[in-house]
Amino acid sequence: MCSQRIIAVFTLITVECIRASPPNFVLLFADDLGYGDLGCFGHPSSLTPNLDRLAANGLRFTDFYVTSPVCSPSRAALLTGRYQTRSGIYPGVLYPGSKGGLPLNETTIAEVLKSQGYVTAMVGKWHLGVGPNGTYLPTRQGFDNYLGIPYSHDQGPCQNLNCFPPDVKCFGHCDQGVVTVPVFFGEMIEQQPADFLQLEKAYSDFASQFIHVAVQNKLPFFLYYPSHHTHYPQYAGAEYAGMSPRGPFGDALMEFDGSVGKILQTLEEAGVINNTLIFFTGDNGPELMRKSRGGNAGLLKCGKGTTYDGGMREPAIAYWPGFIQPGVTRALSSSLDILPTFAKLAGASLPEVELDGVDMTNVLFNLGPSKRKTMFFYPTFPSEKYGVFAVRWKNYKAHYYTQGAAHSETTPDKDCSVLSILKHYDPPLLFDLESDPSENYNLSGPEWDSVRQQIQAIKEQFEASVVFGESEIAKGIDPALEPCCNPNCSPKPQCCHCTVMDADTASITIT
Ligand code: CSN
Ligand code: MG
Repeated sequence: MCSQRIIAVFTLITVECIRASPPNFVLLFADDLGYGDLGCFGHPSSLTPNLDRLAANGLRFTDFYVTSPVCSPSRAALLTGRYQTRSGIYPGVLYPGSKGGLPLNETTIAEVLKSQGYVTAMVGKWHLGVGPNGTYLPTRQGFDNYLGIPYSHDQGPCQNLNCFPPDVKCFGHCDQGVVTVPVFFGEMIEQQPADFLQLEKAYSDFASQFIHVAVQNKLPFFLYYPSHHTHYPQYAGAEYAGMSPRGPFGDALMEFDGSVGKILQTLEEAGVINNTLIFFTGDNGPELMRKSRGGNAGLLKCGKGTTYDGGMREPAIAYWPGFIQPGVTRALSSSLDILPTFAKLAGASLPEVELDGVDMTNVLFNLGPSKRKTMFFYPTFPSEKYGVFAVRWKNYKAHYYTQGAAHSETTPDKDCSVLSILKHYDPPLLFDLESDPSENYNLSGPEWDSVRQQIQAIKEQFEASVVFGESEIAKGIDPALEPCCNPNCSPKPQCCHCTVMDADTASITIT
C-alpha cells in the first residue's frame, strides 16, 4: 500500500508505491549546452534561476553522459534508450532534405508511455527526420502533439532572421540554398520562416495549454521540450535581449530558463507539481567555435564534435518534490537511461530490443547503487572499423582514438582543434576522471595495466553486441524533400514562405 505517510518518508519509498499513481513526465533538453553553462553548475555570469531552483530542490548529476557529441544521434539515443549505431542515426546529423530519419520500428519514450494511456506532446527541435510526406515527424513516433522546428535553425538561411531589436539582423551565417526554417504544428507547416522572437512564447503557451488539457481530462502526460534556444545563432526576444551579463548566449539561455519557469508555474497552477518528474539535460557539448557566443564546457576538455568529456558530459537535473531528495549524485548515468526509468515509473513494459539504457530509479530515489558501470563514446562519424573512441568504466576513461572537431575550434587547447587529426592509441590513454576531470594526465606505468585490461574486455564485449543499423543519414538528400509550406510553388526555395503563425489555431490532441 502506498499512503501519504509513506510518501513523506523518503527511505521507505518503493518503486511499486510510486507506480500506484503514474507520474507525469516533463523532459527538458537543451541544445549545445555545455557542462559549465548553468549557474548551478558553476557558471559565474549565467542567469538560470529556474534551472537552479530545480537543482537546489532536486537531484543534480555530476556524471551524466549523452551518446554523441552532435545532435541527431544524441536525440535518437535519448528517445530510444539505444546507441545511435543500432538505430542508424549516424554519421553526423540529418539535413533539411534528408531521405532518412529515426526508423519507425524503433520504439520511442512517447510510444512506451502511450501504451500506458499517457497523452504526449513535443515542443521544440526534433532533428530526427521529416522524410517524404512527413514519414519521420514526431507525430509518427508517439507524439500526439507537436509544435516546433524539424532540424537546427542554422540549417537554413539565417541572415534574414529577426533578432532583437527586430530591425537588427542576427549575428552570423547559416546554410544557404535551402528553405528557410519552418515551424510545424502537427504535420502542417504553420509558419515559414520561423519568427524566433515570438517562438519561445508560442512554445510555452502551447506547453501550458497541453498540461492544462491533460489535467482536465485526468490523463497522465509526457511533455518533451527539446529547446533549440542555446544553439547558434542565439536569439532572445524583447523580454530577455541584453538582460544577461553574459551576452547573447546568456540572453538565449535566460529566455529558455524563463520558459522552464513558466512550465513550473503551469504545473503548480494545474495542481500536478507533486506528481510530475521533471528531468533536464542537454544534447551535446558546447559549440566552442562560436567563441564567447557559444556554450562553455566548464572544467571539461573540448566540446561539441569531440569524444572528450566536454563533448558528451552534460549538466542534468531530476526534480520531483516529495519523491526525489535534494542533493548531488556522482552516479554514472546517461540519457540512455531515461526510457527504462520512465517505463518503470509508468509501469510500462520495455521494448523487446537490445536496450543500452538501464533503469536509474535506484539513483533517483537513493535506493541502491547505480546499475550503470560503463559508458561508450561514439564519435560524430562512427564506423564499425574503428568502433567506440573511448570507454568510461567507473572513474576511469580510456581513449582508443581522439580527434579534434571544427565545432570545438578556437580554444587554446590544440587537441580540440580540427587540425588535431585522428590519432590511435595502443595502449589507450587512461584518465582518472575523479582526480583529473579535465583529462590532462595520462596514467602510464604497469600499475595501470589491469585497469586497461578490464576496460578492453568491457569494450570487446560491448562491441560484439552491437549490430550497426543501416545508416539513415547515408541515404542522402533530395532537395524536393525540404519542407515547404507551398509544396507545389516555384521557384524554390524562396517561394516556401507563409504567413505569421496564428497561435490560437493551436489545439491539443489527447488521443
Ligand atoms: S546540431 O548542430 O544539430 O545541434 O548537432 O546545426 O554536425 O554537421 C551540427 N553538423 C548543423 C549542427 C550541422 C548543425 C551540424
Ligand atoms: Mg545540438
